[in-house]
Amino acid sequence: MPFTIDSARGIFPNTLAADVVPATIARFNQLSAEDQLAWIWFAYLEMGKTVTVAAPGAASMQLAEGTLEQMRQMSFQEQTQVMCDLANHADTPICRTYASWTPNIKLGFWYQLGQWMEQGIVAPIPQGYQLSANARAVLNTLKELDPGQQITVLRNAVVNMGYDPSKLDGNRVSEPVVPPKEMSQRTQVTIEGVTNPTVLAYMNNLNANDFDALIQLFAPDGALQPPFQRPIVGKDNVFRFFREECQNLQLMPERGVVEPADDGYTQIKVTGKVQTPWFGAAVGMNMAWRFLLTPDDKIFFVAIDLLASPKELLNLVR
Ligand code: ECH
Ligand code: GLY
Ligand code: GLY
Ligand code: GLY
Repeated sequence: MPFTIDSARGIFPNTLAADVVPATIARFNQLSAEDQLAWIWFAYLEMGKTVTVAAPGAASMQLAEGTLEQMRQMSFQEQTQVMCDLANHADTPICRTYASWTPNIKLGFWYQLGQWMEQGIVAPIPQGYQLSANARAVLNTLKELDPGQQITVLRNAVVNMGYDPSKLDGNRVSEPVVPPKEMSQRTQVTIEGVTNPTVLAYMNNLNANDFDALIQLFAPDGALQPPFQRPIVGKDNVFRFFREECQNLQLMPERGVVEPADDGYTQIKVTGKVQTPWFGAAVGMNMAWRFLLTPDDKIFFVAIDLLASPKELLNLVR
């Protein structure tokens, strides 16, 4: 086999990803639990001035309902303890439950807590809370990022909370899979410089939530690398990821390049925008897709990168 997943990760090495996102998360992780919660609160307020978060779908809320109800019954002190436990990755029943949820359920849970904090049902961040100097510095960094990078930092902060999932076995809780869009409702992307049918079908099937058709495009040992993550390897794992974490995304690829690679493989880089259902058209994330296709046009590898700047949308050099 000419390519390994590891060597495939290096295609189009000139692609400049927004490394400021993991760097900011690493600095955030150094803060105390109290500081982390207050930091997210201030960050969320700051962002709310320009973009609005969509209310979570009913399904994700239902799955968190038991835990939310439990928290609603608690005293302010107990609620604060649970929130700190989540930030501290403590080994508690709620932190274990939280870790079993998919990202959307975690986000929906905090969305509800945020509303309850505003309404006085859940313990607020203490009035006049003073962020530490480090926390203020990380907040200033966040303010400099573009909106797509800001929401990625927030999402990652929320997703990482809870009891370390690597210490958990199985028991994943995810939303029901939405049915694929009706054929008449589907849109077809066009990509300047790319007519490869596999790449076009990838975009169109993901936009239609047609995960059955989407997974057919992958080689059996194929892999997908989400932004700032290790590759997810093998058709079964990629399929599960699509069903659990990729519903209702909107991919808006703009342009790309197609180049032959070793042993009959083809490498294709595409750039464009992506919208998440949480923010819709209010936030267009600047993204790249780096595909490596087998000689029979199956996806051996695709990396999805959040780009460092809008300028990168035009960077199609190798
Ligand atoms: C409050 C204070 C106390 C602590 C906390 C609070 C609540 C915080 C809340 C935060 C909500 C944040 C949200 C963030 C959502 C971000 C979503 C993003 C989505 C990116 C998706 C991408 C998809 C890319 C992909 C493509 C593919 O081709 C393949 C699949 C995939 C304030 C109470 C915590 C409520 C809602 C960034 C980029 C294109 C890889 C998925
Ligand atoms: N509104 C975001 C979601 O539930 O997917
Ligand atoms: N996804 C590329 C990086 O790790 O920055
Ligand atoms: N969790 C993926 C999304 O925000 O749509």
